Order: sequence, then structure tokens, then C-alpha cells
Amino acid sequence: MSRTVHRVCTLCEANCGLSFEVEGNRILQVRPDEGDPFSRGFACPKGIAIAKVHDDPDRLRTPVKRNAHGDFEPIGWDEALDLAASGLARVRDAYGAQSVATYFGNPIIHNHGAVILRSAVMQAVGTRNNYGASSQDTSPRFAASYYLYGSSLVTPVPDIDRTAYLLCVGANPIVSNGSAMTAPDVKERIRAIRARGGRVVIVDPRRTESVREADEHVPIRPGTDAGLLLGMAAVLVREGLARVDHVRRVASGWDEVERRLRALDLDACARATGVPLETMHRLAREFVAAPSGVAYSRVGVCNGHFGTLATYATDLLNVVAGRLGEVGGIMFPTPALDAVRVLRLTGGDGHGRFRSRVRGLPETIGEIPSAGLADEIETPGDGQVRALLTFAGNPVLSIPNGRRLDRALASLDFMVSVDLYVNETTRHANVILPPAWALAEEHYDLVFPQFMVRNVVRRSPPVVEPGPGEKHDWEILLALARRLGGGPTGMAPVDRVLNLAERLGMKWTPRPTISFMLRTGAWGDGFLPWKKGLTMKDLEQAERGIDLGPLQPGVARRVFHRDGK
Ligand SMILES: Nc1nc2c(c(=O)[nH]1)N[C@H]1C(S)=C(S)[C@@H](COP(=O)(O)OP(=O)(O)OC[C@H]3O[C@@H](n4cnc5c(=O)[nH]c(N)nc54)[C@H](O)[C@@H]3O)O[C@H]1N2
Ligand SMILES: Nc1nc2c(c(=O)[nH]1)N[C@H]1C(S)=C(S)[C@@H](COP(=O)(O)OP(=O)(O)OC[C@H]3O[C@@H](n4cnc5c(=O)[nH]c(N)nc54)[C@H](O)[C@@H]3O)O[C@H]1N2
Ligand code: SF4
Ligand SMILES: [Mo]
Repeated sequence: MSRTVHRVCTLCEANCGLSFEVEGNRILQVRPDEGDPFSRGFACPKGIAIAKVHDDPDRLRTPVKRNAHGDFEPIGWDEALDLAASGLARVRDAYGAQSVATYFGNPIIHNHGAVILRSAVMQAVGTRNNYGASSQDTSPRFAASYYLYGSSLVTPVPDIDRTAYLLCVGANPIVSNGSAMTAPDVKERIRAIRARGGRVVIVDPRRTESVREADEHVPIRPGTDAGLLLGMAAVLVREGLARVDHVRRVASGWDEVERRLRALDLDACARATGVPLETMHRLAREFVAAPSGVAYSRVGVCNGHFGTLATYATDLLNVVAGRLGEVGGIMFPTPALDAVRVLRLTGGDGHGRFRSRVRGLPETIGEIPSAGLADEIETPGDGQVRALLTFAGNPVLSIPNGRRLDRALASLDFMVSVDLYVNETTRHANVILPPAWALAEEHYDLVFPQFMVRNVVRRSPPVVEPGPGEKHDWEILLALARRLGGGPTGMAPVDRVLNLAERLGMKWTPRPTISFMLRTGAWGDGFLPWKKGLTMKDLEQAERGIDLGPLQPGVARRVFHRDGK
């Protein structure tokens, strides 16, 4: 007898609902979930193929260690965890904590247990040499948010379902399915803007697939978007079109910004960007005249020169046009599970607090840009990286100087990888610890509610059983943290209590943390018996999650500066 399981796809940011037909531990079929209120029956071919990972014979089912011939041989879990932790600890004891680096790759953001435990591992190692995929796609967004909103992790998202004007800069959502904008079936959502009489403008050096769905394509010279966006804001100021009331309500420092926008050389902006002055003027006027409008920029802007400035300029244009926190503008979600609140506790939302040893690159959300990792491994001196822990990442392929990193990894004293596969990166590991495949664990959307274009809270049940002896990612990370002298929170006093509790037979799992977040969050019951609000029971009973409605106007909840602006 087969059964149907509804579960969120965790392969990209769109978070589509999938429908699994399962018999025993076999996945018979995967389909888009027609009944999912958020994705409305959309899924892409990648999501449909998710079951292939379950059956893939190449997926690691047991830990492996690299032998003297360079081949991987299977070993048991206890041996593997001991070997992994003692190898890292040996390097740390000999050369200090900074000699051990970590790299947490992109898939961690779909993994609630690992998101909660990441800082615990970093704290247990004691290192600042932490790397991740965000310098490949998002650090300028984080840095801009840090200055604008007081937290690197706070990002306003386009209210795409209600906007009358989408200015999309350096993103290709038709192909990527959206980034920092969780909007399943984004193609239909973009088409709907035009169907209701709105306008879609794409700024991209290339004539992309998204351009085909737009009213206008504005080609731009790569790396110059700040010139266009600041230029548009300057046009609004000079033509008296700036929404100064709105600006003063949501922001401080306007006089200084206004002065600088007035001083901006628009001819120089046009020359640098290749966007004619008339186009810049027309776009600015159109943008502010539309009944609602939103400027949205992503990876193509973040990864160019002046990425932080251009990302700041995107939000500035929204503010100057009166669009921040307004319906159809750039809005803050109200997550039922608010990862920002938790990550703030462990310092996960800062920027520029320290710099990398060799190149002096600034930290963002506790991560040093990954392009600097090879330098840290190759350059002798105090704090030289000699051991590495990677989790769900493949920096040898994903970072700009990957070949050099490939050589550098071969020179490490010790390396551990937590990954499902042997890949270009993990092949260098002394030990690979493979988690049970994600479909074998329950799932909570923890990161993406910060980016959703509607407020939705979801818990997905496991689709299959883990294989015999398999461990979840969080169990592996917790075991490593414990062996390296830490605990599940990364906060020493709390961890001491939790470690003691474990010795008395109480097992830590991510679930109570999720439950606590839900109940103390914006939609929770706050543990007050008389207050109506969400609890885990509600979440469990809602097969396809709970739709909490469209984004709510205002900025108060998501701005962490002392003056609330
Ligand atoms: N199928 C599939 N989907 C994915 C992924 C995947 O691997 N496969 N990866 C996911 C991930 S991790 C992410 S972060 C998202 C990224 O999703 P998006 O942010 O939408 O990014 P890209 O699709 O890389 O599109 C970036 C666009 O920026 C343009 N561009 C390049 N330089 C500049 C510039 O200087 N200025 C401007 N204005 N434009 C520029 C490029 O031509 C390109 O069209 O995609 C996600 N979706
Ligand atoms: N040339 C070029 N380079 C790029 C980009 C580009 O467009 N062009 N895009 C950039 C972007 S946007 C990003 S985000 C980065 C991504 O770069 P990375 O994060 O370094 O690499 P991924 O390929 O996402 O790494 C996926 C690894 O995670 C493993 N994995 C998958 N699921 C799980 C899981 O549940 N648990 C564990 N433990 N492991 C898992 C997979 O087996 C795989 O080995 O690449 C960047 N690099
Ligand atoms: S668009 Fe993303 S979330 Fe949706 S099915 Fe495809 S991979 Fe999964
Ligand atoms: Mo990414």
C-alpha cells in the first residue's frame, strides 16, 4: 500500500510543495503538490528529481576514511567521529584554535538542525577562521543590511504579488527561481504583474530568460549598478519627486544623503553604466509615479565591483521613492520561526568585527570571504590554517580560485567533511561523515521565512526512514561539538547544563528549540494560557503548513538600530 507525503522541496530558495508517493522505504513518484497554497502546483525538474538522491548508489551510506593509498574505506560511526574530532583537536592543540577552519556550504540553509548547531561547532573549535557560501552570493547584501537595518540578516523582500512595478537588477529569477525572495512559481508571479497592468524592467548586461517576461530590458555595464541606482535616486531628489515624508518616517540621516545625491554627477553615472541619461530620468519618474513599485537586486549586483554600495543603493532608491514597508514595495516578512532572533544571540548577524589574517578581508555574519581561504592555508605564520571541517559545500568548484584551493587542501594536516558525496572538495578529507539524506528527517523552514513573499510557516514530515545506523546532520555536528568540548548552543554556561542533562539520559534534539521559537515568535502563544497563538501541535496538524497571509506594512519589527529607523 502506498501513501502520500507532502513536503517542501529543499533544493532551492523557492520552497515549492512536493507530493511524494511512497511505499515502504521506496519513493514511487514525486509530483508538484497541487494543493500547496504557496506554490500552487508548481515545481521544477530539479525538485521532481529529488528522489534520485535517495536511490543514488554513489551517495555515501557509511563514514569513510582515506587510507595510505588515498582510497576511501568504510568505517563505523564511533571510530569515524573519534577520528574526526581527535584529528581536528590535535591540530588545534599544537597550533592554536585559528589553525582550524570551517566551511559551511549553501545547503545548510535548508537544514534547521544544522543552522541551529553551526555556531556550536565553531565555538567548540574556538576558531574565527570560518568560511561559507555567502561570500559567493550574498555578503554585500548582508553588509548593506547591517548598516541599513542594524542586522546583517534582515532583508526586505519585494512584495511581488501586489506590486505595480518591478525593477529587477542583476537577477534572473525565471531561471534561478528567485533568490532572497522566496516566491515559488516566480514566472507566473511576474506574469501576473503585467497582467494586472503593471510594468517589469530588467537591468542586466545579458539578454536573459527573464527579459523575455519583461516590458523592458536595460543593458548595463557589469559592476556599475550603483551608478544607475544612485543616479535614479538623485533624479528623484533634483526633480522634487523624493517622498521626503516617508524617508523621514523610516530613516535618519536624510539631510546628508540628500546633499550627496544632489552633488552626484549624473553624466558620470551615464558614462560609467552605459545607460543613457534620458533612460535614467525616465526610469526614475516611472518608478516613483507607479501606484506601487519595488527595486530588487541580487547576485549579479552582489558579486560585482561595489556590490555593497549597489545593494545599499537598491534599498535607498526604494526608500527615496517611498516604498519601504509599503504594500507593493519592499517589505519585511513576519516569520513565525524567526531565525534572526536566534542567530543574533550567538553573534551570527554582525559585520566587520574582525579581519582575515593574510588579506585583511572583513568578516560578514562571522564568515571570512572564501576567496581568502587558499591564502590562509598557504601563508606560513601564526594562525596558518592547517585543518579544515567542511559541511555541505564544494568550494573547490564554487569559489573563484578553486584550482588553487584544490592544491591548498592537499597540503592540510587534517580535513573532515560532512557530506553525502565524495566531490572535488571532500575527496581531500581524511574522514567523510555522511548524514542521512534530508528526506529521512522532518523539516522546518527556518531561514526562508525571512525571505518569503507571503508569511507561511511549514513543517514537513520525513518521507522515508533513515538507513540502518544513519545519523542526521545535526547529530553529527552535535557529536563533533561535544567531542571538541562544546555543546548544542555554543554558549558555554547553557551548554554545561545541557551536557549534564545528557549524561542524565536526556537527549538534545532541535525540536524543543523550534517549539520555543514558534511559541515566543510573532505568531506564537507566548506560553500564555489565555493567548491564542501557534504551537507545534498546530504546525503538525497542518499538512501543508499554515498560510499567515500577505506581508504586513511597516518596518518596526525588523529594524535593530536604537532609534528604530
Ligand atoms: N537551477 C538552479 N537554480 C538555482 C541555483 C542552481 O544552482 N541551479 N542556485 C541557487 C542559488 S544558490 C542562488 S544564490 C540563486 C541566484 O539567483 P539570481 O540572483 O537570480 O542570480 P543568477 O541566476 O546568477 O543571475 C544573475 C544575473 O546577473 C547578471 N549580472 C552579472 N553581472 C551583473 C552586473 O554587474 N549588473 C547587473 N545588473 N547584472 C549582472 C547575469 O547576467 C545574470 O543574468 O539561484 C538559485 N537557483
Ligand atoms: N562559476 C560559478 N560559481 C558559483 C556560482 C555560479 O553561478 N557560477 N554560484 C555561487 C553560489 S550562488 C553559491 S550559493 C555557491 C554554492 O557553493 P557551495 O555551497 O560550496 O557548493 P554546493 O555545490 O552548493 O555544495 C553542495 C554540497 O553539499 C552536499 N549536500 C547537499 N545536501 C546536503 C545535506 O543535506 N547535508 C550535507 N551535509 N551535505 C549536503 C552535496 O553533496 C554537495 O557536495 O556556488 C557559487 N559558485
Ligand atoms: S524551484 Fe526550487 S524549490 Fe521549487 S521544485 Fe525546483 S528546486 Fe525545488
Ligand atoms: Mo547561492
